[in-house]
Amino acid sequence: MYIRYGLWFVTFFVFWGGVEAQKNILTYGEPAKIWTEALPVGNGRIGGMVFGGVREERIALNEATLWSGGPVPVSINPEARQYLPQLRKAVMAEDYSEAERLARKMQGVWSESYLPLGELVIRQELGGKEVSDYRRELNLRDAVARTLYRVDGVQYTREVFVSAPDQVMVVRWICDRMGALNVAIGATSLLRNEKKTGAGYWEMNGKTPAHVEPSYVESDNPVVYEDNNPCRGMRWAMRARVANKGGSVTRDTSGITVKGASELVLYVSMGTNFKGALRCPEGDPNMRVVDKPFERIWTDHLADVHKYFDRVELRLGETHTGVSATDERLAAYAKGGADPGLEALYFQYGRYLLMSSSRTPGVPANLQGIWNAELRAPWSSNYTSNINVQMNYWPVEECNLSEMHAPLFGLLEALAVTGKRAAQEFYGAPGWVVHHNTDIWALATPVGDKGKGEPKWANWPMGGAWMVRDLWEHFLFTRDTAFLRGTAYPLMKGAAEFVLGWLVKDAEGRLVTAPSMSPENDFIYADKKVGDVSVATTMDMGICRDLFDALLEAGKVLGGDAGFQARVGEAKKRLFPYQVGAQGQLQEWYKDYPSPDPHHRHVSHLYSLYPADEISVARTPDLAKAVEKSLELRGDVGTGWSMAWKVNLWARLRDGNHAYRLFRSLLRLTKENDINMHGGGGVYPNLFDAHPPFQIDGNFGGTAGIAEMLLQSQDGELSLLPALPDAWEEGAFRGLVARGGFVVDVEWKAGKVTTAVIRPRVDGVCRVRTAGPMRLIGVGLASKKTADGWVLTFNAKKGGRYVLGL
Ligand code: FUC
Repeated sequence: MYIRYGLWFVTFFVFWGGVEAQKNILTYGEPAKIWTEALPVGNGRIGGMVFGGVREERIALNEATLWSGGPVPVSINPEARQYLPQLRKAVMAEDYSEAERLARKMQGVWSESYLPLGELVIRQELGGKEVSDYRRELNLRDAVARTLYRVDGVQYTREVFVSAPDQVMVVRWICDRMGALNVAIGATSLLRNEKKTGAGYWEMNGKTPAHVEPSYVESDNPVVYEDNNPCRGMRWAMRARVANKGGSVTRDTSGITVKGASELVLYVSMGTNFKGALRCPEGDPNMRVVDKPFERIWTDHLADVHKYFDRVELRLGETHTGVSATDERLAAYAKGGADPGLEALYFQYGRYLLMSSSRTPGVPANLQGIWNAELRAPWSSNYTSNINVQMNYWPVEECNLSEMHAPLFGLLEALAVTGKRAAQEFYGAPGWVVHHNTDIWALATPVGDKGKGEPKWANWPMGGAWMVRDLWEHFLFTRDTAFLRGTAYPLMKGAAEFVLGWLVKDAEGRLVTAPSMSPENDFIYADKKVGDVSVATTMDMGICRDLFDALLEAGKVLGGDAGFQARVGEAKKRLFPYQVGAQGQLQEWYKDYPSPDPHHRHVSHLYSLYPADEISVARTPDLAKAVEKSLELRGDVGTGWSMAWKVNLWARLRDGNHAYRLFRSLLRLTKENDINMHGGGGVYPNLFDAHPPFQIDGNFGGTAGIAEMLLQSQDGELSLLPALPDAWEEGAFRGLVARGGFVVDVEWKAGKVTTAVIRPRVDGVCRVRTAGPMRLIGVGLASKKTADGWVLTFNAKKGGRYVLGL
């Protein structure tokens, strides 16, 4: 028997032997013409989009803390709260047009904008000579973009990476003929700037605008500079330094010129004087000076990125397309071809993007991660907290990148401060609140410029209560009790204090939210009228229930806090329940109102199936059926993140084939002009998620969706291959993480698990759901057949390794 299990072991490891690592590369046969063809690099703070040009290389530059504005003003709309009683009366009386009017009086200011730093432009002098053997690639594992080409018999190779250990962007350029490098390095910026030279370097710097209006607001003066206001706008700088082998280097204000070099390394530092959400920017831009040799920067970079990237491997089957360029693979895939390698590449790309955009304390990945080229980016490239910023963090724990959660928790700490002020100022309520938008300054009030926002998004006050679920998830995956006690519980409690103060009784004494919106959908009432503000939307009630559940569970782990725990327990019992509507769907609003847009991209009311878990196929089958009906009625079409959400929802419904169908749409090659707000999401040639024009949430949601099809753990048990589509008949993953702190490897054939290895990070009871009976070697095992499979239970010890086999 032991020999048999031993053999599994051997095959399992041979299976991964080396080849997979080669596959985590995006390749292209031509330079990028537009930004959505360029390749992203980043260390969580400094970001670049590499075009891979020959005569002119462009690298769009970003720095995660480079925003307009300054700390949130202390008083924004002191009149707001006086309208709350009237507004509550209006929604209770179903006078929804009056409610809409009043809600507009309770709005604040627009969020600030995430800004592009500039663009590095590098011109190579090649005369009229022809370029051949061109290739560019992004190696995800090594986190490096490479451009290779030949001119006049000379092989040129350029590498761009951003080191986290050394906080610098590095462009290394080599050629195989002495002295063949002749280049001029300069930069441009859409921001006001100055350029200067200093001892050994060339610099571009400036101060960001005091305010930038969102792109959807018409304005004669959308970009406002206040150069003498130290508290609005921040100072920033980019500094470039060249180390060369051979040739000469000269500098003037326009940039750096290198002549006749055989090799050059360009070090680009970037920084701002951002000092945290709650403080005015101060002092000089924060830039690290690197004084290490290139080789050490490179090896330290590799050690750093491999540490995270290598934790997970995924193989979904063999690719037989015979095409290797990523854009060509995408084109073949869009025609219906099979390419499991491309699907796995997309998964790893999501992990790569998270590692590259979420490592700056207090500054999570925004709507575009850290990559934005526009001064007035779509939706200000801010944090949208009615789905988008949350979706960014869906893959983080399960895909074994738990550390990348920290920036979000840092922002939550700041939001607890600004959100407390907002709760008091706008509602006279306790605790802290966040609405649907926030920014680097932790804006917590409604947006809308006092009446110009639509209440269905601007006034929705449940963003904070939703965001704190990430703290709870982090605990569930790590079982880090110190984190739960010191960080998570206090923040969750503050968010719940607002909710407890916000809930009111309806006519039947049930606790409801009022006003309440189902982001960002409208409903039809009184025959033809369209409303958006009402009472107790299903999402609101789901968020309340989920938060209360988490707090009660946390209370059991931590003990104490009896008075508050009792309040939460009492309130939970009285919450307005879920309703099933006339079509058998999970009702979206308090009443069974239809929507004027039945295929609306948001599926807010399905929150309790995913990302939350109160609704489940196993535990609440009737409600799960209702969710399924809602999903059918909503249809599959949507913008990028909308489809990604639905992939996760179908995975939770254990319908792998439907999830996969949506996933294929998410991975459909899209051109910039083909998409609009009603659908047509997909990916660009660089695999960025298409949402007019780009939003990173769809990438992260899609990555989470793949993981969700392969492993689930929300029902108190690990479910192996819970929603495996027929298309992934054979495959394997290594290193996905389940709640309870279990690291899981699975290999499957003909759609059935053949081997699973479970490595606990903490001690605990492990329950595993499988489709059929499996054996476990080395430890005692209780196995039990259930209606839909088998559940194996065993005591797992930290540091142990448990192998399940057929
Ligand atoms: C919400 C969504 C939009 C977009 C924006 C950033 O308003 O409805 O689709 O994702 O956030």
